[in-house]
Amino acid sequence: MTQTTDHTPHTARQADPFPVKGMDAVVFAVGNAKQAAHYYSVAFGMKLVAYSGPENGSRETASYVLESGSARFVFTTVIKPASERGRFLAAHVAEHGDGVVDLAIEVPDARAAYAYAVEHGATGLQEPQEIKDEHGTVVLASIATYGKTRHTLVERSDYTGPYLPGFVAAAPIVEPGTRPGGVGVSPTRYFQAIDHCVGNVELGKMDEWVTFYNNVMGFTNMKEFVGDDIATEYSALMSKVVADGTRKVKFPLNEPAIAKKKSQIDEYLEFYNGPGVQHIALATNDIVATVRAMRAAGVQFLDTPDTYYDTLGEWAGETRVPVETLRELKILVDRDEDGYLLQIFTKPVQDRPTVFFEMIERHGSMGFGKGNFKALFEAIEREQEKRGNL
Ligand code: TYF
Ligand code: FE
Repeated sequence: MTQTTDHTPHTARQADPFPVKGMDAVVFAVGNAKQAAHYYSVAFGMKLVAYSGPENGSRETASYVLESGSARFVFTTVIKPASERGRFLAAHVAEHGDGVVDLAIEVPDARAAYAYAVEHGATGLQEPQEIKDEHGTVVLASIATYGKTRHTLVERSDYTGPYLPGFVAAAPIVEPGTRPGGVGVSPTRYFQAIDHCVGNVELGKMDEWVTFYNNVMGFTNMKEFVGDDIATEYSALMSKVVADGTRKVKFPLNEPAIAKKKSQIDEYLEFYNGPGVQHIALATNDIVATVRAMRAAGVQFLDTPDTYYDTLGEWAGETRVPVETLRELKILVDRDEDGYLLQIFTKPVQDRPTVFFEMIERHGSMGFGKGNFKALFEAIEREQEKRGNL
């Protein structure tokens, strides 16, 4: 099994072996989906669009579907376990805390995608299944990935409902521009798309998972990676990025590295009880308004020392945001040959030091903020130290 690094989109070369339309949804299993829906509405500016629960015939679980632009999050909780799926979700929350159970990918043909994946080594979790209601038909199939995470392959081109059969449309919990602090970024909301979804895997397993995505989904490696050199110097992790041919679905994969400090990836693996989704990066076209609004609503971001901004102009050059605003909001900058990006990371969004979010505004750069790794990992280590986990 070999890894393939190729920066040419498939479309410019040959037929894509595993065509994808983009991320369909990030599905979280949580202890209290009603409160999660409220948090992501108020603090992340998302819009509740669909619901499934006892009121519409789902007695086992309650699920809330929230959107922001093309990004879709689903929060599911167990009310009363009655089936294998209910018991799985209840056990998932008990073992891992709130976390991601499914990185669902929208595909043009779920049967073909599932067949290709299984033929190339994926473990099938659910055979392609057609589900219908008055809004049309969807085809769903699922394969396993790292830890207990799965990829559901979603074909929804013949479906017009608010999410999937079994869900009813729901009214937003709050409208844009009416949030605490009064700082609305209406009408675009705080982010428009999912940029990338990162997985943490065990020591020595990163390359196996990279190869898995190369084989099973025909994903190729992007050029950004964190190797031995950076790992031992300060990051305590190794990282590679795989993506589909059109670069709409991007999955960085991290593994811990033995370095001077206890790896943040080890901290995650310990508290999550195994591999899983580490962070979801959300693309915004106005990171300043986004961060102001999220801070006003109480979202906590990693701190960046003032010294970062004292030397920023020397290497980052001009960006659309003045350095003083970046310093005020603790937004990071990275630049490469293709352009620049602005990014910031939240602290973990639950009590376990596990899942967090990144807000990212790209201007040409296709990278992941390599120039910020030192400042970022030092900020994460300051948090690890506060938790007594360094
Ligand atoms: O997705 C990425 O690769 C960047 C960098 O714990 C990163 O966001 C990598 C590991 C990590 C935090 C950020
Ligand atoms: Fe990231």
